[in-house]
Amino acid sequence: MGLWIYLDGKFVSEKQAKISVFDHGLLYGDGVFEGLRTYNGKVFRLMEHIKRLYKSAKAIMLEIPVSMEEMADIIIKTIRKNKLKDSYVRVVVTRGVGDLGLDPKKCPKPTIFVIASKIKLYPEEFYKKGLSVVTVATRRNLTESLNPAIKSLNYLNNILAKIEATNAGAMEGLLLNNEGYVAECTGENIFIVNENNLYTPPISAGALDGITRDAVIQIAKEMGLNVREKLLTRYDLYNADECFLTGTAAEIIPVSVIDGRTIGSGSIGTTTKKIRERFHQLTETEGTPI
Ligand code: PXG
Repeated sequence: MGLWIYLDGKFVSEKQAKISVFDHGLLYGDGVFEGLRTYNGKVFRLMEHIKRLYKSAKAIMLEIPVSMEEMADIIIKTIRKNKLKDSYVRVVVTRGVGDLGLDPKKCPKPTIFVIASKIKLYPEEFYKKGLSVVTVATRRNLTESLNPAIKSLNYLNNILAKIEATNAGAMEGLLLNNEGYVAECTGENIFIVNENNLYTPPISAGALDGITRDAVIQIAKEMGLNVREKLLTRYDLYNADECFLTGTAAEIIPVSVIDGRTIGSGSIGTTTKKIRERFHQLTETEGTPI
């Protein structure tokens, strides 16, 4: 049995879930998306994801034709329909069908679809031994050109970085911004730990305002760590006690090597481990029931 996909007001089978070749999401990457997760029958930070989706849409002047409450309902119903307790949910809103020109005014109706599927994670061993990361030559999109805070369907910047990382034999790619400061990885935010301090680049450095990032900041503050958003260089990363990445799919994953330099002990650090444990407590206890 395949999945049931929500597509423009209906549930259709995986086979029937088709989009027009004239959809500007496909023709131009003109649209926005979200990736959410459910844990044990509860959606983690549902409204935060929905708010970010609407902020992304506002930034590209895309009016989503359903309210935030209706969107929440659509997401929950899609998860229910697929009888999933632990899942990864992709929400996509495109500019819709138009002609071959760029002009979004020619697209009268945005396309909305929601896929609720199984979650694919990094293999378990990497949560202990950590990932190897390389800095890629591709720079993060200029904030003034395509703001990385917008979770748009145009992910080529990230994809090019991922290709470079893979070519270099690394698990993830680190993107710097145009000034050479650390921005984020291809699909995760980045943190370092130094003694009792936790540092992460500010959003203005070219990072997505990650929901997991936000949860980690909250957890770290509760743990009594000094949390600071600060411009970081590669030097800061190389000399950190610990380094980890955060994202909905990856959760909290340690980084053990950056550009050939071993970080801290070379495997998961004690603070990273504690933050990870607390994060799991959070995902187990909070969330919107399906
Ligand atoms: N930075 C970028 C560029 C992202 O796309 C994150 C950080 C982490 O944000 P959250 O809110 O998830 O903590 C993301 C989100 C994947 C995949 O398949 C991951 C994202 C987007 C698309 C695909 O791993 N991550």
